[in-house]
Amino acid sequence: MDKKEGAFLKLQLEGIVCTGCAQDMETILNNTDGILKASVSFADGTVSIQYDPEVIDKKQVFYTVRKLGFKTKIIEG
Ligand SMILES: [Cu+2]
Repeated sequence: MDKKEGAFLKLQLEGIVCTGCAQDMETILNNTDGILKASVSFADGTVSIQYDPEVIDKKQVFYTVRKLGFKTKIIEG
């Protein structure tokens, strides 16, 4: 696995109601240890996350998003 790219996880978000929520989520995720890059698409209601699996595992990434108050479903990853 390429260390720089990390692993990829794409989630469907339910209950994201405004671009403010999307931005907040992006900020929080990008400040989370092990998450290399997170980008939320408000239009699609999805979040794409690149993470370092040596620091944070898929389950932790998933629950970090959950803890922000959104129902999520894995689309990819
Ligand atoms: Cu909002």
